[in-house]
Amino acid sequence: MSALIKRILLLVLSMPVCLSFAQQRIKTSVNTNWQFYKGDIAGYPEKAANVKWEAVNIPHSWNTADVTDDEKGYYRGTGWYTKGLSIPMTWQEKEVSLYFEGASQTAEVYVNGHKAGSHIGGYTAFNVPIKKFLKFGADAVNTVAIKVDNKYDESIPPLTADFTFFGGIYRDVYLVATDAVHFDTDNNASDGVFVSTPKVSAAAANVNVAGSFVNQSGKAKTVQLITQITDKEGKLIIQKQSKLKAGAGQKVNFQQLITGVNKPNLWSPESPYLYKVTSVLVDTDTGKPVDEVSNPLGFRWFNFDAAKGFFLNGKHYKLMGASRHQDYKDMANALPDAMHVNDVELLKNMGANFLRVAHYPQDPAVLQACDRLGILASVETPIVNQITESEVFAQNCKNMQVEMIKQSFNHPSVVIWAYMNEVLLRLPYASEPEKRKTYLHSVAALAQQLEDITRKEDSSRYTMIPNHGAFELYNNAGLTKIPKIVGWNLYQGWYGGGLEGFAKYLDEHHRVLPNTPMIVTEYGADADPRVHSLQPVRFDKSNEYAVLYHKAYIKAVNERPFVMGAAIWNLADFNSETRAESMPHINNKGITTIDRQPKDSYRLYKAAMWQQPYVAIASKQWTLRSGIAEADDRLQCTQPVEVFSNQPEVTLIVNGVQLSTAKTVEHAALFNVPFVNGENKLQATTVVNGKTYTDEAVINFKLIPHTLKSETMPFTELNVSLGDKRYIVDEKLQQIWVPEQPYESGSWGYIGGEVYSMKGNGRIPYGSDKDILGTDNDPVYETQRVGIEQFKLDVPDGAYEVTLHFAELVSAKKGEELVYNLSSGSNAQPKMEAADRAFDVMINGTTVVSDLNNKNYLEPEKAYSSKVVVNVTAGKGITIGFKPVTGKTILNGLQVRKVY
Ligand code: GCB
Ligand code: CA
Repeated sequence: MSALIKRILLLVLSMPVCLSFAQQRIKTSVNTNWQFYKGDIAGYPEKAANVKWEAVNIPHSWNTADVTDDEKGYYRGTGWYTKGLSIPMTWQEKEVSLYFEGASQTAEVYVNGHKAGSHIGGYTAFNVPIKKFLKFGADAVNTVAIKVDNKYDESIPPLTADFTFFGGIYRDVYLVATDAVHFDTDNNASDGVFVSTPKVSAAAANVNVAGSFVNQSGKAKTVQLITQITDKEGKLIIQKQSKLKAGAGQKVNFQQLITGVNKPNLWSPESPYLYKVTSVLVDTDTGKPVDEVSNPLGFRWFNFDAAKGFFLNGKHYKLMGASRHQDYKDMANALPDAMHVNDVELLKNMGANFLRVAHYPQDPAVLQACDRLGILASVETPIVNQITESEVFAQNCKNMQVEMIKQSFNHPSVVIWAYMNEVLLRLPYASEPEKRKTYLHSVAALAQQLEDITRKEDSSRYTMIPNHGAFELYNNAGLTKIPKIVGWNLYQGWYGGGLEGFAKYLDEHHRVLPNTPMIVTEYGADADPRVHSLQPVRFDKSNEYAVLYHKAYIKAVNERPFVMGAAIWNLADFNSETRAESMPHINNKGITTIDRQPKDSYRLYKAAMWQQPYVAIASKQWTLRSGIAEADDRLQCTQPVEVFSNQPEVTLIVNGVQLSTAKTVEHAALFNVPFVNGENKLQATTVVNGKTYTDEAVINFKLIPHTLKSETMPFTELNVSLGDKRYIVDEKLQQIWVPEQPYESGSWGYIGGEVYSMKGNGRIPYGSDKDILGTDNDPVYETQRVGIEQFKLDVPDGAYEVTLHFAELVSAKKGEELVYNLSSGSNAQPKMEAADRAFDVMINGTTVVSDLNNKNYLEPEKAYSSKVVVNVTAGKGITIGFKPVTGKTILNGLQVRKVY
């Protein structure tokens, strides 16, 4: 360092720390006390008084009630919001605007009856200047009204997708007042100042501050732009000043290169050190600061190497984490900031370092949390499944891309800008090859434009397109050659094929595109939190299958340095209105539930990634279990229990007695636990450097007697899901459904019949993927035994309640067009006729259900149950007989409870 520079630096650093600028910009939320009307108001503003308004607060979505109903579809239309604003007299000198973090998906803003602005797109912020329509002073009420619409519009992405396009003003709204001279508030709802770090090393860094300011004062102005960089403690590190002139009404661009930040504290997942950049405009006439904005600053450098992986600050990291949607149980997408932050913390506490913000930009709170917690992020615009070949559509996509980049530019956590998710999933023109060809060209042309815009707006980040697993299709369309990184959403072992297909796919990418970095942008398996299996298979929705699936994927990703990283689909279960399946309208691929309770797979990931010693009982949330006693004099049932850990071995203690010590394989140690009836206390321990780490679970086991007449263990109840190998927990009723079994003398079970998988939508699911109406217990109704002849239970004498559960799974109803279907099979619906069946049910010889068919109670895809009281005498037990009249008999579920 030259002596001169040293002297200047010393001078700068010894200057008084002048951070006490009066804040000239006022930004206050206006979230409370809105009035809302669901519907359109033709003839606004005159007709505004004619509608019935209801009081709401923002964040708000008009679809929250749609989420919990049993109906298909949700309101997609117009909603109006209105509110009175009082603007202080002193603001007459200021510029005033309304800042919306997001409204889905179009908005028109009216102030005192005048249209002040509008916005297209449900996932980016917008700023509307309103000064010229305002009345000032405490007595004046300004009526603000926002017309919001979430109806389908072929010019606005997303057109279709596997998530619900909730409508409303679902993010914060702010009132912003600035001095007449201020940083540009009219640049895609950015704050007008863009901070980047063109050069960073452990030794030194440069900071570039660029942007513009506006002079709306009506006369020429000279200002000082002062930029201060402060460290975590608020200590001034470096300052730069520039004198700038602006004529009346002029917008002036500026740029400051701040060199010589020595030995910066680097930003990383382990140590997300944040500096602050404060930008101040000082009016040189008065010497007073007129505007100030501040931004986070993280010093880091990174690169993606197609062979070696991702490097941050020169150190290799496998990017491991999840994708995230922005909704929550019963709240649609209208979440307060704290809940967005909780999600990023959930990810961090799992040991993850990566968040794919999918499939659209989210609340600013998300990236702020990533900055603070050290989570690297990818953000994308919502062009999902398909495009519209039109200029307006392309323009809307481009606008969103620019908005996304400008609004999130200053977050050090962001390393990737993406666009287009699985854009070739729903290809039109199946029978018109020429049109198909043109369409593919249009997609590639749009991709190229978005790529060019992104590189121009921000050359420091990488770009990415996440594709679905149709390698040739994307490669031939040119989409793998446009972005800097290719993302693959891969579901081998779920939608189709076996788990081994995943690794093969990764290797294929590496063989064909060895120079293109690749990220697994999605992978996952549905896990209905209620469903468990000791024989997990694809599509059974069991938590155990999801664990198997994730183990295989973690292994394949870790074994391949050329895979930059992977993002689980999804951090949490989320709303997708078009989905049927075991939990209708929900996508269950979350590693946490829709209210963020960790599932088994969450704990598996923590064991795979957490840096401190970790031990966790896998099926910890499966606290209600059941099984059959091994013998009348062995009142226990042995079932496997996994314990996840990052340590080489784990010991399990059951009810105070040490069971065994087992080695961990793929992050899990396996134990065979002899469960007794009632409470079982499990303690898993591992000792590291003399310190014991423990996890505990208390499991309520409902032991089913070996023979039902057992004296040592009297029979109380049995809930059986027919055609099923799974256990299904009903938390509310504290009941557990067990798998069916063939009848054996002295015990219970079915006689006759077989199990089909209903082939829906070109794939072979477990049971059926129908949304069964009239019940929440869909998993029980979705499997059945067809052609059943009898169900027998050799119970002792007494009074019993027998409940029979039926649902017709074969129906002529046309299924929904499934926008998420990723199977390689055809999208065509299989032709199905309503089953022509009718049958009687007898219990111990008495007909209790007669001629059950789809013209009376057995309506397709609807739950039907019937409860019968049965007196068992003379040691006869219970025999339920099924007699076909036409077609085949069915039974979906059976409950038997001893009353006395
Ligand atoms: C995908 C989509 C995502 C879906 C997911 C699924 O590939 O990108 O939006 O939710 O698959 O679960 O099918
Ligand atoms: Ca917010």
